[in-house]
Amino acid sequence: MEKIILDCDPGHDDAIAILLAAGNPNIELLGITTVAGNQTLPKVTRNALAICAAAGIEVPVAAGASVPLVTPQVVAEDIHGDTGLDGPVLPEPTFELDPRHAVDFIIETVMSHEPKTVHLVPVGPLTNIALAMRKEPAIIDRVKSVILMGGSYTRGNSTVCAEFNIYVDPEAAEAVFRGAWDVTMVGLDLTHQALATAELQDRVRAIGGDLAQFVLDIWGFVGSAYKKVYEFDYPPVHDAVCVAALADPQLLTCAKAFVTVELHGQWTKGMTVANFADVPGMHHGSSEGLPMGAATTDVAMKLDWDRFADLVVDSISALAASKGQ
Ligand code: PIR
Ligand code: CA
Repeated sequence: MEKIILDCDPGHDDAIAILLAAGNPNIELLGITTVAGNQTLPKVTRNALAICAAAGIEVPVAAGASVPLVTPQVVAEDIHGDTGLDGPVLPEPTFELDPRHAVDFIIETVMSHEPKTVHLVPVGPLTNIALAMRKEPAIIDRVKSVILMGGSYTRGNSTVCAEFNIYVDPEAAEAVFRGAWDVTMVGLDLTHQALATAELQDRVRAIGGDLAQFVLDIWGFVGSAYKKVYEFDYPPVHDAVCVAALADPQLLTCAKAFVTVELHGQWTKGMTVANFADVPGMHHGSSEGLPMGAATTDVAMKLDWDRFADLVVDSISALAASKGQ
């Protein structure tokens, strides 16, 4: 059983990450924390509660940072819509928010569990995680790992070079990459392999019931947005990959790199710069004046899509069954 805190900004793919975390038998979801990202903090927090209501999930949900550390706020309305989770009918929340700020929830949860037993799974901008590192540096040593959705080494989606979660709060992301903890970067190079194909959608349709329909409505909306904005045939299920990787250690193939965030480029702000240690053709010896650090970040390179699809389908089936659908 891997214990996790899911820090998210739901968000269509965040919703699937929540379902996977709650429905997979190898994951213990200790709580959900929210951060402004795909939409404003009130909207994404409301969506987190609505997803829990739709799926019959009851875990603490704590709201966090409403603005990035330094950069002005940006949201992703073109992909996620006005609510941040346009498409499905959003049920009314069935329980109250945790009264704590997400940063305090993260700190208290990590510090009250045994050392090296709790994973942080940030799948939105890294504001809450950076604030928690600064408020209680002892968490850095205590968490088991950080597996984040963000960045890339070949492309961007907010800009040509920058992925949204890093672009929105680059200073926070840099703090997380510099932390002395185990970080896995699941970037766009990886998550663009994690598509909700027709086959996956058919398998979810075959489950039947309200929750399966909720998921299909999610993919319906975000699928059209991805077609319009990026000319993709199917939408990527970015955030669910981080949870799936903890549920199944064989899901990803990773390579070690030194990863740093471009904070000031005119065209490259928010880009993750990755210097791979052992990937032929992707290693650059650090040059004088621009020293590179050690290759300590695990960068996800290749996804086993079949295993990923099974994990998504199985978690939705399990949640639907426990709701009696
Ligand atoms: C996805 C996201 C934001 C903008 C676009 N265009 C697409 C969100 C997803 O929730 C995911 O966490 C990450 N940010 C992918 O960039
Ligand atoms: Ca997200």
